[in-house]
Amino acid sequence: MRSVDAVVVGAGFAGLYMLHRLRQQGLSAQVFEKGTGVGGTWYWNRYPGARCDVESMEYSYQFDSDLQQEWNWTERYAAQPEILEYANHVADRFDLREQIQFNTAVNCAKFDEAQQRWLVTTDQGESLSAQYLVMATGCLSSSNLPQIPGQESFTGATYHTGQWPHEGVDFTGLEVAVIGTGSSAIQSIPVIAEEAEHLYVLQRTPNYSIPAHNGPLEPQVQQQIKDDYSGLRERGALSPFGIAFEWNIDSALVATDAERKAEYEKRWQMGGLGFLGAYGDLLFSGDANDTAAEFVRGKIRDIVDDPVVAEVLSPMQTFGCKRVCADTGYYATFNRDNVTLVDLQEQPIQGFLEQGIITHKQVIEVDVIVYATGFDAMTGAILKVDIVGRGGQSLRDKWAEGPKTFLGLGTSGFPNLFIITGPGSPSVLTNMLPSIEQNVEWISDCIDHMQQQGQVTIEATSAAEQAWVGEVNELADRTLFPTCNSWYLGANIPGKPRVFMPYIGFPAYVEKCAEVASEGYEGFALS
Ligand code: NA7
Repeated sequence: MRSVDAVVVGAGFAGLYMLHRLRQQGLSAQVFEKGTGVGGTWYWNRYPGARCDVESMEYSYQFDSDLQQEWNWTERYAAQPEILEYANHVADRFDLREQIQFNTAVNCAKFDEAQQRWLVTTDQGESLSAQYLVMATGCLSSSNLPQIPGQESFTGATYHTGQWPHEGVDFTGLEVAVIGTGSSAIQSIPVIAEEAEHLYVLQRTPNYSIPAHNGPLEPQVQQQIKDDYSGLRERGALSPFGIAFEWNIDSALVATDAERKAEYEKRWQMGGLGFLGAYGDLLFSGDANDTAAEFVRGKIRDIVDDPVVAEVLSPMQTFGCKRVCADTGYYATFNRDNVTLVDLQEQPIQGFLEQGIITHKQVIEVDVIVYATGFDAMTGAILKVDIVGRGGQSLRDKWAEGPKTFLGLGTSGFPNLFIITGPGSPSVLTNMLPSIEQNVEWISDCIDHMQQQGQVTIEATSAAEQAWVGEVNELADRTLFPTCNSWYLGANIPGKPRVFMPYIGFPAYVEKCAEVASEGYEGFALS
């Protein structure tokens, strides 16, 4: 059996950088990637309008100064093809492809206690032995295709935004239904509407979206940022979500109506997720939150011509407790003659026809259904692999009541298993790239430490893990995040335990990770 120091699962941004670090450390590594190319999320999510909601200059690696100085982004928010090109550029620049086996999914990973090694099996029938197993499987990579009774009767084309065909889809002349109104839908709907004969948007829960105000990134603006790139990175690292927004720590409730309106208007004009930084208590006080929510609902009423449609599009849940979207012309798309909003709260889906969807109120005849229904977030891709730890314990069983980790990086009973941006780390509540880099560097330093100390295994202690899960939940309970059915809580997947998964607060997390390492990996048992 082939033997390597580390197996890395996934060749997205996490897997690529992990491989690079392991190689720099002089370790042998094998990456397995299900797709035919690198890029992870950006390899799979090729739906029309797909782009990052974090600005390009920040949604990029910082580990190599030449890379960040030499790469030029063309837009304020990069579109999927450009981000995929960047991932490919990184793979080539650091000569990473040789250690990546594409078209290969890891099916099973079993810890052999006698050998103190992981035995990894792939869907290509290959087995490999490794000292370390690193899950770089991504937080939003296991698509959620809801099981809706009768859906198999539909004979037209169906697509999921997270598994978009590489050759693209031509909607010209077609009647199209999009199910879902999360970020993927909000990005794709305006683009599909331009092409389709008619577009039906089937909405279960309306979402808050702030205009992205995307546009070309002028070379002189880009150069200015590059002149002080470390300044930008530092501002990002010090902010709660790892993104260099302007964060106002004042309370929305202390400001006057006029001041609040001016602040929200300023943020609306700036565009994007920075809206959340308008006041320090937006995610802590219901009354403060209402002021932002009502401002956005006011904008929806201003943009959408038909007051009934505007009302249906207006979210009533806590602003920001589901991820806020950044759009290009989303609400205005509902002013088009070829777009119809269908309120699934008023008329749930009842069944399907060969060429359509039946709701409680009507039959909607369509050629194509686009499922923009999201992901089994944070745990889905990890648990797709049958991971078996010490004593034959399966990770699926261990996490049956919700994921349990220490720092999101390790889980007790599973020695030498590392997770990049795992549940219990800030991950999806931050700019993913710096979170990935911080996790990768921590893992790489940890492996280095083990080698220097002659240690063979590392494993989170159950006491540290229990305390950490408690802290993650306690932090979430201090905020408004748990007040709605978000994927942060697993609430979008029927039967998934309702547990808040991401750690809130990037700087505190980074500090804690550093402290654990400097105390000789306190909370982990080394042997
Ligand atoms: P999301 O944000 O999970 O959105 C999924 C959407 O699909 C959401 O509007 C759901 O409504 C809807 N949905 C899910 N299941 C159903 C069923 N069975 N019937 C009708 N509607 C359904 O996924 P995205 O891909 O848009 O975005 C994920 C993240 O990727 C995003 O936050 C960014 O970080 C990038 P619901 O709200 O559950 O009522």
